[in-house]
Amino acid sequence: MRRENWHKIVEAALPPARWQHTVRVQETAVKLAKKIGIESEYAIQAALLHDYCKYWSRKELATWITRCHLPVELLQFHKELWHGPVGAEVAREQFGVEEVDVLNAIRYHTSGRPGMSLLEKVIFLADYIEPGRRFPGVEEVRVQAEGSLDLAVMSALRNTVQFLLQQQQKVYPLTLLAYNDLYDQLSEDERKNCKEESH
Ligand code: DGI
Ligand code: FE
Ligand code: FE
Repeated sequence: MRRENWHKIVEAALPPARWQHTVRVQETAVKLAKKIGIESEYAIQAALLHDYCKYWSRKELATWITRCHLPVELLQFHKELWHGPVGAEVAREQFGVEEVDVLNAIRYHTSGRPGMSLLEKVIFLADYIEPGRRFPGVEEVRVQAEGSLDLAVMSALRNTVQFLLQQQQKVYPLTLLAYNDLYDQLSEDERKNCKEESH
């Protein structure tokens, strides 16, 4: 499918509020990409498609998970985690995306993972801090994103884990592994900075 047509297809697939979120994720991702000097075309592609499957039924998403041999343990976790991995498969099959980094940015935009690429971090963070978001603690993450992508992604992961625990929900292991990975990469000083800013 030609890239000029993606807009129309995605907009038609989403409720208006989710389409507006997608547009804001795209704008935020482009700003972050420019700031760190990576290709903004890939950020635009991943942002446009990241929530394409968000409103698919549980049944439809589960069918894709099985058919595409995606990790079956996904089915034991919250349905919210499914639209990323399925979205990556749909991006490849229906939109013709071949760039692996774009596919992975879509695939891991909800869970994160250890060893995230710069593009994966940009999409993960743009999704979390786009100006329409009102999570507790999002303002601190926005400030951190001005300075360090890693610190901001780690804080977003920590907030999400805290939120899930508060809600008495399970945490997908990849999210914890992503958090631990960034924790180990950041220096003690950087992590201290993070604690001071968020308290
Ligand atoms: O699709 P969006 O609403 O734009 O955002 P998203 O793809 O980051 O989805 C976030 C939702 O996923 C949020 O309500 C928390 C939920 N969720 C459920 N289990 C997990 C999880 N998120 C992560 N990162 N890890 C989980 O284990
Ligand atoms: Fe999403
Ligand atoms: Fe999103």
